[in-house]
Amino acid sequence: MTDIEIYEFDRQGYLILPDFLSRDEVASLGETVDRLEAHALENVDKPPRKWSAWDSDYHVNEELGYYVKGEKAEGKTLIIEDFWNADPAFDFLVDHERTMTYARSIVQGHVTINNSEIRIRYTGNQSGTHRPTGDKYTYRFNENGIDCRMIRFIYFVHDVTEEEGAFCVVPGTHKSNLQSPYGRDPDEEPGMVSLEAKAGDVIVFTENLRHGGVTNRSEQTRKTIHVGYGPYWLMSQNISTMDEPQNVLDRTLERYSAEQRALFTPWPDRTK
Ligand SMILES: O=C(O)CCC(=O)C(=O)O
Repeated sequence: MTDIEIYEFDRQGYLILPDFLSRDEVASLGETVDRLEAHALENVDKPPRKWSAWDSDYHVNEELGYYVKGEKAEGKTLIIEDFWNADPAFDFLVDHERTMTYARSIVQGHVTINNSEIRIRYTGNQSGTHRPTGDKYTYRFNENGIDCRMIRFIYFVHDVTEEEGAFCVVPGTHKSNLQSPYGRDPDEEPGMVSLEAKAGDVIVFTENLRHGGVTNRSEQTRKTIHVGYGPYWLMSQNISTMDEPQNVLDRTLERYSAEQRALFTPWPDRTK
């Protein structure tokens, strides 16, 4: 990371990284997300089911190894978790050099992946504003620099304008001492900024920043790929498997290099 990027991430709590993925990578991810959406919509209401610790009802897809909840309708969203298992087209995002440069610059110690979701947001849908607090999400700065707990990368497979339901943040709130007095509607919140992005761009942010997604007022469905990273002791931060071990199948791990597997391997002999 450059000095300017470090300064801006510390100041604002996020960075927009233009042209992070190549045109071919974007095309391949976009097609794969479309295929997976169609598969998930066919299966989302079927058994087997899993109730998550966060009170959400998921379909467990045994064929492709993902968890999914939601529906395709006005105002609704479909969330497909653990997409790694579903298609090798996602493999290059694991131990992706540029991603790891950023992740290792803002998370200290052994870094692992703790979250993987494809968010499909239909017309009228909004992601409620939130700012998780507590040990898993803190933002700190010490003698070694930025010291984030959970961070997230959003990979854009098509352009997303404000009108199309942009990801949004209240810059700097990762340093706020108070809980926000505002509700969960990102369209109404003072200080909320929509972060428009182009296909191939990436946004990285600390989960400790107040964030959400403004209402998708367009006819275009918004599709983005979200991947969480953090210190090795953080268990899954997917809603379906919150604080459980990651749902990464043996057949997925077998495809990976040792470096890729290490990103799903906590180091249990170390303490936080
Ligand atoms: O992109 C969005 O609509 C919201 C995403 C979000 O809340 C997250 O990735 O934590």
